[in-house]
Amino acid sequence: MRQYRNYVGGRWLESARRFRDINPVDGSLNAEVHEADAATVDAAVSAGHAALEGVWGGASVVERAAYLYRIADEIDRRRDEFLAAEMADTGKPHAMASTIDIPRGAANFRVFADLIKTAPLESFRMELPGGAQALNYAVRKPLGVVGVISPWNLPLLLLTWKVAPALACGNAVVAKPSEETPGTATLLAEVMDSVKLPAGAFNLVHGFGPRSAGEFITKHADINAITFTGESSTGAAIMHAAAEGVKPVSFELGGKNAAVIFADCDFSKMIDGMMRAVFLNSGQVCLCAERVYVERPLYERFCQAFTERVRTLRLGWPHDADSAMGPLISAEHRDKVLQYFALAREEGAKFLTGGGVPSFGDARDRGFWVEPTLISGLPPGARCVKEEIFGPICHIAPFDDEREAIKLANDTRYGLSATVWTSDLNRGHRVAQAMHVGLSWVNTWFLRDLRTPFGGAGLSGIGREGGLHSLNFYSELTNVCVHIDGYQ
Ligand code: NAD
Ligand code: 6OD
Repeated sequence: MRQYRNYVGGRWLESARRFRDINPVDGSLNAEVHEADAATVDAAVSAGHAALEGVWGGASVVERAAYLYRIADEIDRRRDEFLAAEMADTGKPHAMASTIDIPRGAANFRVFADLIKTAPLESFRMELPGGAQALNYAVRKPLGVVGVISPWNLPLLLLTWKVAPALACGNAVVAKPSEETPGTATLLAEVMDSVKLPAGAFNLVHGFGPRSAGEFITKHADINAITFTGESSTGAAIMHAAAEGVKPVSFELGGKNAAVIFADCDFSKMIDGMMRAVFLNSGQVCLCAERVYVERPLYERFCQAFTERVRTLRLGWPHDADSAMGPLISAEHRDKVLQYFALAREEGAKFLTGGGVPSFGDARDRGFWVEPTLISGLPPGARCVKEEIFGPICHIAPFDDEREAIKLANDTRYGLSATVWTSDLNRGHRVAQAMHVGLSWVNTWFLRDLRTPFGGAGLSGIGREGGLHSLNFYSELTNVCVHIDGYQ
């Protein structure tokens, strides 16, 4: 049986306590995972501080960037292993893992290696009375040991999205991947080992959240900052833990994202885009649209065409070339999504398609699948319109004018993303800017330039990562003010 161990201070550590890593496609066992106890997390934090005092702390920006390029190259070289591990842990189609998850894992290291070498720093010159001056300039320094806690939906992409800038800025990292998806994180630790990243700069601990590795990290007195992606309620718990030491936090949390579709949009491009926006990764992308608002003249046509397309979505084995959708991540998450299907019925929703569990007549019947589902007819206050479901489902509702669409889209405590579909450029800009979100797309969705700010408003997060925003979160800036005498 494959074993996923902890990687601490450049050594692989076993644990007597193990848990099972399950393949959600058919419920089979992928691996046994060694759960880090408090002592192992403590050792990881100490190893991080030792690295900062040692070789890693002395590495120049150019040397750090060189490590990041080597890590990216090594991920590319071992691409097939990463792909296999990601598909086994998540069941996502090869078409997705090979074009999004694994290439982004490598790209995250390259982009932050590029950026750290050229990142500008502020400098201000003051003129003082009598001809004297003061020159202010900022120096970028690491925060220390950063706790990185990541979710299961885009495991390598989201872990490296934080690990790469943290290392670029010279921090040491203690990373904990989701208990559901330990595979690619373990391969990443192997990569760190093979590129000879100085021991302790990157540490990997496996485990759960409460009373396990997650909580041991967030409550550890010597963790200097926490960066977290996951559910808003988990973010709240972590914020409590971080408050104790007044630690910087960066949170990328849940969403209940809206799509706003105007009658003048390019219909076929919009339908293609909306298939991705609702069903990519079985709806398990924080940016997925779960609320779809369609201008009334287009409403019936959209519902009919979208329903027809959804009925053609192929639920396949990850390696099937035509598989467009995989299972949900776990039995527990499948049950949560099914409870929302039941709630939608209780709340009076009309099911345009889906709403159940597919039957395959093969081993997939032991996996954690649900049907892609479209619902309509719910009032704006219904729980299924308000709460994040995180599955392959959306609610479709009509609107009559631009202002109403904006009001409906913004009627949420979340604020992660929105997508607007229109051929009117002025309206596209207007509506996109009016969305109370961190990310607003026009005639596209999940198109990413990694230099841009990424994050959410409201319950969707705190802070922004991406480009210089990441470098600023993972750095302590010291302003140096130098007095310069004038001519006497
Ligand atoms: P989760 O909050 O259950 O878990 C995320 C991570 O936190 C896991 O590693 C988990 O073990 C750990 N954790 C759980 N409780 C903890 C605690 N008390 N202390 C410390 N660590 C703890 O989230 P999930 O179910 O893995 O992921 C799905 C959620 O993540 C959805 O809400 C989704 O919207 C959100 N998400 C947001 C973004 C974003 O960029 N905004 C990206 C991906 C996922
Ligand atoms: O693209 C990214 O950088 C990013 N953080 C995506 C998050 C997706 C959420 O599931």
